[in-house]
Amino acid sequence: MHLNAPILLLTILLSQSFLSTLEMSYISLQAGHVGLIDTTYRWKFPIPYILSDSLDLNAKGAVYQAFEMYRLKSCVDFKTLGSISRFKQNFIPKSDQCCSHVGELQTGQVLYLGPGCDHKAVIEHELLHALGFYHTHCCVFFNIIGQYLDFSEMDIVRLNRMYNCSSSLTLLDQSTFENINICGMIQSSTDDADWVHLKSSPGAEDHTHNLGYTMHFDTSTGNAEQSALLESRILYPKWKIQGFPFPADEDKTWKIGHVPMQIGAKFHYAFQGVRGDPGNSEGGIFIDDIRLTETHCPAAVWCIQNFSSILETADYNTVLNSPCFYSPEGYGFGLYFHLASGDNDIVMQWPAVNRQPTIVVMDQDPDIKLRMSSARSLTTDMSTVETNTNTKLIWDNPRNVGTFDPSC
Ligand SMILES: [Ca+2]
Ligand SMILES: [Ca+2]
Ligand SMILES: [Zn+2]
Repeated sequence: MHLNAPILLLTILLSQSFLSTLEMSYISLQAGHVGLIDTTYRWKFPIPYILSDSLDLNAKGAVYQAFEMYRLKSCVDFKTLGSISRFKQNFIPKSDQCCSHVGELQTGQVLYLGPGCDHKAVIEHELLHALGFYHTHCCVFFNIIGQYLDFSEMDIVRLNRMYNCSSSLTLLDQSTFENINICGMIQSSTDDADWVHLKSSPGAEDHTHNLGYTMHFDTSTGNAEQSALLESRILYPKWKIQGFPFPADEDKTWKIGHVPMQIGAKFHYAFQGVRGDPGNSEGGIFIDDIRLTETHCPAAVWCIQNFSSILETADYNTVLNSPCFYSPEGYGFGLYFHLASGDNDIVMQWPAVNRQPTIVVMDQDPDIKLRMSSARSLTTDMSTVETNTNTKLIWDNPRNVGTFDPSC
């Protein structure tokens, strides 16, 4: 390859010869992630990269998810140089491995994503190597790969120290309401009431650490249609997309809410509580652990209450049925991922191919940078399933290929 500047090439390898030497050098690395000390092996940001055409859609989607995590948790950024067809793709050897050189080689380098490497956490892990990190011991490596977990807290600390990241690229604001300054949010003085910074008590725990603080708006007193506005400080977007997850207490259990936003100019956000009939209300509205990130918002959130105790008694055959959701486009679906018939079926395109659902078991650490969520993605395609009478496309209209489920 003739490359003018160092690039990172994310690819599936294409021929066998180079593999043995690569694996040797890869395995002989010291086995957590300890960083290279020599600063000449460090990248300048944004790191230019090319995605090989040999990566399938699912792998490409997972690469973008990994990039999103780097931008959320560090100042590491990536910039595409377009398609690989400009370069001699045949020079890149083939492998079924997930592996990377450690540090920047300054000549351009390949990050290998073989079959089975198309998971966000695996790609995050290989990128950590490319950024200059070794394993501290082998077990950390297998742990992360096996569980498909995000960065550990120590990974983030070391990464941000190595690259002098003082802030992340895409996290705009987060608040647990644990401090009296309520994260610089402002109570409007032109409305009827204020939100109250409330210490929680047993039986009415907050979302951060059970006996912390929430913001509360009492709806059982006052008069109907009275409102209270809680406004953020002014924020400046750096990217085009923003997502806004926050838990809100509805039926005395915390619910995770998300608001997708697209804002190009400076802005602030606000929570407005409005009283209904105080005579018919026994409580109020609680909010806690809000965070504003420039990442994709989940299309649907399924909160499973008492998940830990379900997990204790569950065996391999235990199945929980999710409610039915809609994708932003309009497709109905349920989890364990399958399509479900919905109100929009008549106008949707069928089969629904090249869509990438990602199922995330969300770590609810109040600090979003420390979350170790577990994610799996799949990409819908033209694959089929044989039935007694005919062959069906798996991702075709469920009204034609599905079975009736009265609970959905
Ligand atoms: Ca007020
Ligand atoms: Ca809190
Ligand atoms: Zn590794």
